Amino acid sequence: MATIQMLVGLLLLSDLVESVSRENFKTCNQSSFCKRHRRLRSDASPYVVLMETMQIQPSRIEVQILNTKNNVRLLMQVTAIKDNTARLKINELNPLRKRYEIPVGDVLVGEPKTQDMKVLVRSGSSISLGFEENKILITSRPFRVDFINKEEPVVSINAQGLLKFEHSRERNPPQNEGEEEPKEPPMENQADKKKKEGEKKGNEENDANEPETWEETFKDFHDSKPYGPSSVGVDVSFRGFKYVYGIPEHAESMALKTTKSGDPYRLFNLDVFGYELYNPMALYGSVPVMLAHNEKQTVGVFWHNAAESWVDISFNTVDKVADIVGRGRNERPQTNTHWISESGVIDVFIMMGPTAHDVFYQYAQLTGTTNLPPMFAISYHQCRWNYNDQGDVENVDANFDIYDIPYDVIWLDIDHADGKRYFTWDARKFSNPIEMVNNIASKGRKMVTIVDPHLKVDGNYRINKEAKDQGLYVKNKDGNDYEGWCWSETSSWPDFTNPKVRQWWASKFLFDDYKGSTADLFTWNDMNEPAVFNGPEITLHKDAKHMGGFENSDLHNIYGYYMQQATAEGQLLRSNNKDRPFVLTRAFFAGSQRWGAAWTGDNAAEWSHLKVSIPMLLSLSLVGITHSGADVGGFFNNPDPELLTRWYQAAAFQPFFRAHAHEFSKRREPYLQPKKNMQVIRDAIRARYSYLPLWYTLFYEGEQSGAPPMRPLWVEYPTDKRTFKMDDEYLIGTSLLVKPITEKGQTGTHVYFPGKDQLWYDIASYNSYKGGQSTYVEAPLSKIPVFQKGGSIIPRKMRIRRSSGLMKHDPFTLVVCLDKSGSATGSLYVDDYNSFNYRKGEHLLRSFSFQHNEFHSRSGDKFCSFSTKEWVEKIVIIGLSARPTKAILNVKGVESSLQLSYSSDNNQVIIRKPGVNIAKDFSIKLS
Ligand code: NBV
Repeated sequence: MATIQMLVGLLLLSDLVESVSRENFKTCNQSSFCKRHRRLRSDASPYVVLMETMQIQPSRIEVQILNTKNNVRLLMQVTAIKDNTARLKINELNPLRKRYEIPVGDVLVGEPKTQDMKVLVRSGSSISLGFEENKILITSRPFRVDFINKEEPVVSINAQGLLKFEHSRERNPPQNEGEEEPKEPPMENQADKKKKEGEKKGNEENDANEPETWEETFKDFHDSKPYGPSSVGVDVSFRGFKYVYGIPEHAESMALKTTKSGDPYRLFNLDVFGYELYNPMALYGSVPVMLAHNEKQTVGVFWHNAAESWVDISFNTVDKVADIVGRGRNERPQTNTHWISESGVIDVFIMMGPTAHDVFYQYAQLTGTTNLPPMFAISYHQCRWNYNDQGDVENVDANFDIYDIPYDVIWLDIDHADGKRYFTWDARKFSNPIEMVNNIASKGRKMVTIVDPHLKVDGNYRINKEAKDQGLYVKNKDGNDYEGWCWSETSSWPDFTNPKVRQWWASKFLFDDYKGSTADLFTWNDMNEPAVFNGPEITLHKDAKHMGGFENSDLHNIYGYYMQQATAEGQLLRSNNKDRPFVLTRAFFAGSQRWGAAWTGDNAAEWSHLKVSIPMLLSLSLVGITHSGADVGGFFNNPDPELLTRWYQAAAFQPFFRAHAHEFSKRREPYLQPKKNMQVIRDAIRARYSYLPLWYTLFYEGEQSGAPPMRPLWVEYPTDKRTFKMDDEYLIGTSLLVKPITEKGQTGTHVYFPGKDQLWYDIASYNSYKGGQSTYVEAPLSKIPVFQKGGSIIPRKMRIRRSSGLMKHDPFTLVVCLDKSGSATGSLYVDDYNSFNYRKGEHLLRSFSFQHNEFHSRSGDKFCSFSTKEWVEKIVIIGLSARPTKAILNVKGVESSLQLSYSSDNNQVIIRKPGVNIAKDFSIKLS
């Protein structure tokens, strides 16, 4: 038992984690399919569209594509999707074996809604189709598809000629398909020879005979590849765009970089120990979605494929794709990308924007949005590996109260379970888990336990026995249960790709099944890439088998998605769909937002890791994984008090806010810090609680629209070029600007205030700053540089208690920061903060405005109602030009006068105790 723990422990003990063992992970060159695609030449594409095979349906055209080198035919479908989106799908016309496609309803919430297209022009060599303000132009020879928005080509597919579709085939195919070079080439002149050599390095189709196509070895790991090569790839050019974003997860800047001189960005869910920063290596999750932005437009591309993928990026200052829409060569910048997947089909959604918010919405229509989390989930979480036993938990819980620091959730890591048998408790340490959870819950708090996917192969372990007996495990290539090593020693992995397995797993969360669990206990899914200590690249073998005979290589990146789904469904099941689930996952894929939150895995207690957490979270936010965070303080090693303090300050203004630490790191709960740091950390956490109404409102809006609460500046200031690469500051919604301090010893920072005519107010001092410029702002240790936009109204709760649950009925303070014209607007969303009743209309949406010295609170949604005790305690107005002396409250025509106070510092007006229930309409007139 001790073996693995000790082995890994020893490895870690040396205060260690210098850097990743790169040799454990493949480079593109060590991955045969990546290599094959990457060496393609753009002028040697063998594919042509067979125009005569075209079938035109109202919203879709279908046409065959011929590979002229081997005569294999593909079938392309181009479909117009509702809301300015197009879909391009290419599969084999006659595959020998069904290629893996993610079932509709899993990542895609349903069959995307289509819309009709018009045939605009059709000739023997091309066809152009129109829908909304878009045109799709399909050209036969060379094959390419251009997507044009309002006469501007924005995305082109195969304009670089890098399409490659490895068709299914029998081993040792007959050598007459034109795939082979003749053994003895005939005499030829030099020019011909050169051309041939070029072709050989280029897009020839002799892959089937390369040594690594029918089996492949990496280190000591063998991939049997029984089906041979099956990769797909094509280029996607973003026309007129210099900046592209997304395709997490990488420890990388928000604006993606050229991959010309290194590896492509890799998408392959992996447990990378001690990950390196600013490189394209794969990490725990994969979202194959890229956004491109310029001053005029934002567009996006979703590569709907769950196999290992690589994405190359290169930038051109001029549009190298000769423009075939009648404009000649274009002097516009262009970003060329090349998408390569090990298996599956080509299935690309082109989201035409034109704004970033449109792309968020378009993507949300396809894969869904982050479900509104329960309030505790967006509050502060206290975690470490490990809280050792019940006494430890009680002690931590009590200390938070003694030091007056709020927290909502305490987390238990792998050692709470009996020998890492998940769904059990180590009875020596946790003799009465129900009592423990209930004690926590009596303060409005919750608990989370970890549930990993590796199940200990142990005949006495009931969960393993059930899985084994019912045949629910992933199989190895020979059809037996796959076995590997993980925390629980020899383990097997449930095949979460199978709906039956997910159902079984979900039932394990029923209170009768998971003994010691209660409605206040939630779940953490770790190691679900999945991590296999003795597997290739520390994960499953590629030839491991899933439902339907598909190999892990067909769908690797979706395993973690399905596990989180099954877990969330378990929580739904146990509450009869009444309470909202909460599941944190390490591995994720496109659409994972529907099942809960994600975090950035095992970072380190270093300033550089604090800094990179911002672009990492922005990248996740841009592609839908909006409830995300990084381990506060850094997982590995020990942060000094300054780093820890600054980390708390940053994360208090990030979507998922959880402190976590490695088992060999020193205890670092906030109350253990030197007094000054403890106070500053407490203030940061309390600030989070005061802004919970804002976060909650943003998550509600995000559920409707797909918009992420944490946003890059360019999303709201799309024409401001200075913001396109900015990833050291960000917005929360539209109304808060955050510039965390991420360097040691720093006591001030240059903040860029966006918006030319905008004003920004420091949230602590209400000092104002002008937009459209960078200004140095003092930021001693106690200060978080956060600014409220002039023109916004932010709802807050200022009576901070031990947990958000205890603040449920507390009153609101509305902070009104005026713009230059003396106006402001804002909104607030309220419900029971926990159940799904809001979906039956039991919620409130309030809309606030201030104009001409009058404040109004109105219903923002007539179709909902909710009764709550919450009321308006205070309204703070910043930036009034003249001092008012009177405030008259009007509720349903009944007027009364309110107490006013004024501070000449920043013209701050405080209206005390309007006392109106938040559900009611009211106005206040100042004079
Ligand atoms: O379960 C132990 C840890 C966990 O604390 C961490 O957050 C995960 O990312 N887990 C990884 C496994 C061990 C990593 C060294």
